[in-house]
Amino acid sequence: MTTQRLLMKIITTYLICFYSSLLHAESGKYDASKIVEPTPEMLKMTSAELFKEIDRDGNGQVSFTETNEALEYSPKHTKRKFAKSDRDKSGGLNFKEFEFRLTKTEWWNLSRETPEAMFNAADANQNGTLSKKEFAIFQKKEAHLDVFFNRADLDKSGGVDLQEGTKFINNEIFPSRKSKNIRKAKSKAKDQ
Ligand SMILES: [Ca+2]
Ligand SMILES: [Ca+2]
Ligand SMILES: [Ca+2]
Repeated sequence: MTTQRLLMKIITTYLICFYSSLLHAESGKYDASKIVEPTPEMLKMTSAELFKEIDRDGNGQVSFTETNEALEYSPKHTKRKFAKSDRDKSGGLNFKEFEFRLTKTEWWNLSRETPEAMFNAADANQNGTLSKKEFAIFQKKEAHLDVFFNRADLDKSGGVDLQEGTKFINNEIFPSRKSKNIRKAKSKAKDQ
């Protein structure tokens, strides 16, 4: 492993620990500028286990803030996703509504199978590379396809191989691994 890669790994691990400690220490005082991402334990949970984890007071409902703090937060999208999931407009999500909300959560959708299994299922012509069309199946969405495809195709070969695909999936699951977010966190630390 090169020094640079080792350093990146240390920074990433540090960021994950940092953000998840903030997430758990300060629930209630939610800061929307923080990166919300799953813990390794959350990635392995079933929907029922995750619901139990998020519904701390056990009243069978999770709130907008609770889903933002635990699942994901995006100023653009989470409000709409929550409203769409709250079918009975009660202001909270019961387990059934929560399961629907999970299907709108990217890290959830991308962690049900290994990247390799998703890659093999998407590679329709089995040539070991994903075309743009195959890549849409792989990442389970069509929106902004050009942007995501180009981001994943690191060597600009016009196709996404398994290594590129795996890296892409891991970056999508853990936003703190995205270089733009690492840069943001660094400049924030400098300002303080
Ligand atoms: Ca509801
Ligand atoms: Ca292919
Ligand atoms: Ca490539």
